[in-house]
Amino acid sequence: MRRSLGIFALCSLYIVAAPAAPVQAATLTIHATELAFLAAAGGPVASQDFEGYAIGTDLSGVAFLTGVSATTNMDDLQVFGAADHRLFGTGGRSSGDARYDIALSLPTRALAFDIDAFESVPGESSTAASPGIVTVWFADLTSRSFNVSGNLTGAAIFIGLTSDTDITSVRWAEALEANNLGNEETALDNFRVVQRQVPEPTSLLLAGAGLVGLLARKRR
Ligand SMILES: [Ca+2]
Ligand SMILES: [Ca+2]
Ligand SMILES: [Ca+2]
Repeated sequence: MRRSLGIFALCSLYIVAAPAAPVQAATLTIHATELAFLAAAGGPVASQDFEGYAIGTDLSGVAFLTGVSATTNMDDLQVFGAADHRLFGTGGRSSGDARYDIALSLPTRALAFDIDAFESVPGESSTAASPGIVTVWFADLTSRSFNVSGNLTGAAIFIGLTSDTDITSVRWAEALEANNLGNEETALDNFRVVQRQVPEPTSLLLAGAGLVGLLARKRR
């Protein structure tokens, strides 16, 4: 009797913790300043500025924050820079399809980063002739894209994202250069992330399996 009660309690726990079916598409809020992002994101915020990595470190697919990693379709993804270390794809832009893909493996509703060195200067053909595109994918399998334009100096462009639905990945597709020879080179830096502190249904099930085992052993 005690055993079946225990199993019943665990099953109820699982049902409560199972993710609910989405009732509407994700709502994304784009913040232009870190202040606005932090106010909406809550906490705790984990951040990565890459200053602790040596120049040239290969970070393709490597978690640089817990549950946060990046890949690219460019030649490589490494720590690059001098005074300021950043994430950078060092080659492979001639196709005009260069992009960075940020993967989030933990429940995340707030992510921010800087797009650096995104120059768009009238009359300079080695700078951007068009905007780049940020695309955000959500756990309900919907996505949303928006344009980001460069500036005269390559000054950091803050991208702050908060959502009512978990964000699973974010793509930064670089802009095309005016000379049509490929993409305008940009780097990423200063990632900030806020993860939801919830137990995964799978770990609840694992914990449940352990408890069932304990109850069974107690009965023997
Ligand atoms: Ca940095
Ligand atoms: Ca350029
Ligand atoms: Ca550039």
